[in-house]
Amino acid sequence: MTTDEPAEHDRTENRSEESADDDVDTDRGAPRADGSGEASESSSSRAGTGDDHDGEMDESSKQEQLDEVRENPVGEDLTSDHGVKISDTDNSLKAGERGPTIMEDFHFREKMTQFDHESIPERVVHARGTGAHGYFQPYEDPDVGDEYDDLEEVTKAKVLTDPDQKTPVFVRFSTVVGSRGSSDTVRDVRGFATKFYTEEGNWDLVGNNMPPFFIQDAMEFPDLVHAIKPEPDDGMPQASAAHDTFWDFASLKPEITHMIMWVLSGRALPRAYRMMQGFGVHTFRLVNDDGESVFVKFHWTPKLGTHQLVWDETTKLWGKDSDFNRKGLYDVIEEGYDPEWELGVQLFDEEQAEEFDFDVLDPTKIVPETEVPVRPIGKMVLNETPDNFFAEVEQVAFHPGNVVPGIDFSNDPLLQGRLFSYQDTQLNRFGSANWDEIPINRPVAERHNNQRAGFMRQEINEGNVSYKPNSIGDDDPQEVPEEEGGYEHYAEKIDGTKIRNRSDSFEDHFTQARLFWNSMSGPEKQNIVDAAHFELGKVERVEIRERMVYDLFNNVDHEFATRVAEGIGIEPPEEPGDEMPTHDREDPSLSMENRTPDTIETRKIAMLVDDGFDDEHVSTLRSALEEEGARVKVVSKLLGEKSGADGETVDADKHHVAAASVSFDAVVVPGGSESVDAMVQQGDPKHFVAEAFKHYKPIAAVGEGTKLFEAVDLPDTELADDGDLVSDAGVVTCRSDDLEAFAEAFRDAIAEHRHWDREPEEVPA
Ligand code: HDD
Repeated sequence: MTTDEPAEHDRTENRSEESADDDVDTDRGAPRADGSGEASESSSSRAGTGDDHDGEMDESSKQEQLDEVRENPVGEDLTSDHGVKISDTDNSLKAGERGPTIMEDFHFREKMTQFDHESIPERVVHARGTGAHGYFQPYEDPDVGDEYDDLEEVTKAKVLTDPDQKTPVFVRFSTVVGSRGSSDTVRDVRGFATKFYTEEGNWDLVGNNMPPFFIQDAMEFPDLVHAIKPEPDDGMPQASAAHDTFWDFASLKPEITHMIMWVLSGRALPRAYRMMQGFGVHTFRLVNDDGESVFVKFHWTPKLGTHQLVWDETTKLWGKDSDFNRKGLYDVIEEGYDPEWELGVQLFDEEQAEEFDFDVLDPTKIVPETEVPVRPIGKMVLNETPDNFFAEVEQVAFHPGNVVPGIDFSNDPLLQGRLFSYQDTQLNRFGSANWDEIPINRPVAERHNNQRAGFMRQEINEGNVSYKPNSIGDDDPQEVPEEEGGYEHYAEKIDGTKIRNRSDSFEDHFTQARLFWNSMSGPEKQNIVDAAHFELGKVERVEIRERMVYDLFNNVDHEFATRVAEGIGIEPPEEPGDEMPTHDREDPSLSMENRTPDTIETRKIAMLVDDGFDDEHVSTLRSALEEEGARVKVVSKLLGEKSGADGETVDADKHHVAAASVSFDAVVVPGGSESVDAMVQQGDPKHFVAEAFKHYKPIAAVGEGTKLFEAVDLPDTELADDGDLVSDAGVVTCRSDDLEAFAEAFRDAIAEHRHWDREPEEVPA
């Protein structure tokens, strides 16, 4: 588990009493706090397996099941895989002191074989990711609009409707294109896959952080992925769409246009996984007890708001903090903050669906919130990091086909294809149909069937019956009628002719792309244009750049296309034809600027100091920010203890050698002449401030600290020059001793996240 600080909150509250052993440092087989090295009894003393879990299901059910396979070597003897104690694991068995190794050395052979086979194929997409455990809990009586009395009227899925039920979940976040070892902060869609271990079986909601998708039919997926992955001849570039084959494909696939607008926007550069929306993307169905169905779109909304990084920052993070998003998730959970999302639904029936000017089965379309509001129905909390990355994050396997009664599929052709692909890909990754028996994938719900054998089978199925019907075993296991919880597919009436085509209703590729563009703020539009300049600027073939601008972007918005053309060396486009959309509709929910709640929780603040800092500034500011949930880190030239002017000391958490402004959300410089004078003489603190300014981050200085800002020369920025407090586009400065007002103004600037009303282009950072 990676963390800068020890866990502060009590994780035992999420576990059974059995695992909340006072002697145990964490609540499972971790070392004892007294250092005796004895592992807890949790793994051996717990009776039963998840498969015959007979107690009440609760949020800890999955953890209890996992406890059965957790292993901890603290205080134990080294053994072979087969339990034989090993006397020497450093020297192979040799014929004579300087002689060759002997074949009979079973320990050498076992150790080496295990090592040689310890990698499995990485996911063909979404290879790089991270994950966390938590729970989902429905709200009591959520408002689902006037059309329905309550949620039970539309779905029988208890996981969504029973407020007394906390369903354990495991969530994996990922980038799509890069391989397992690529950087976190690349421009890409992010995967947001949630496995709900419900009492009615596993439900996997395998979504993304953007609501539309690139293509309309699963048949096109291999082409899309081949085009965007490194080019097959030279294996370049890694984790990037910015190359000819991707934009060649895109420019010939107008259906991609809407998604491209999202991918060029800040949505593709999330500040943190905990600050990212999630979407089920497809239209799904909810089904009630009477077998009636409505359509649904699923939305995850993060409590901390939806925030982005800026491009220059992301490229620096590739080198300076390439695990930025992965580490961000681990760190906050370990430091005691449990990220939270609301699950919301957009509900609409077939008649409403027919009224829309798009087809709800077309995954390149969203249902605008201006048409159907998102109704929050429950919350998800992530509160536990994995113990073992491979066992949990790498081996977790999702499948959109995993649904529970009350949740069903639509005929979206992308979704239909996914229902095949995920099972198939797991066979490739695990080499066996028994991937569902791997601990992280096992349901907590009971399971009994006649599936048998195969590579790595874990279950020991008793008896001689593995078929149905049977009389020898009373025909067990029994089928379950729908009214008693058996899954029944929604009885949709289908009447069609076999045909390989694309429905006419999937034809409009630009109306929603334009809606997205219209809904962006000025700076968000500029970010999209800048991103297009980078991406298409990397495309060598002019005709591809031209097709993107003339055939796609120009049909979204002429001004947008013209601005893109300017930066990539092609002629500006002509006005688009009359048949192209000209509407000026907007959906405010699409702009991230409208998704900024007034909070600074979990924001990471760098406090720049050197010896001789103002003691009161440091302690008052730190507590004011930490009280609001921010995480303050002291950054100095070197690690070690720093002394204040009045004798207080602080330990530097980070030094300039290893820390950069890109890893922080905001910067504050306390006073103290000696400290500030020293920093004015150093390049790193000035660069730190300039770079944070360039990335539109809140920066603040108090007392003599303002001298550091003067030394940096921030363009067009007003700084306090007497006793006043000045807050100018997120630059907060104060020369007086009114620390409370200063901290408050800084806090407000942090809550805004980025200050786009700056002109940082001239800043050399
Ligand atoms: Fe997919 C993985 C999300 C379309 C085929 N997909 C994968 C993951 C996510 C998504 C989050 C990572 C799961 C994990 O963390 O293990 N995929 C989506 C979304 C899509 C989508 C939101 C469109 C709505 N995917 C899609 C299509 C196909 C696939 C159309 C193929 C027909 N996806 C796969 C896959 C992966 C996968 C090849 C790779 C690893 C895996 O499944 O488990 O089967």
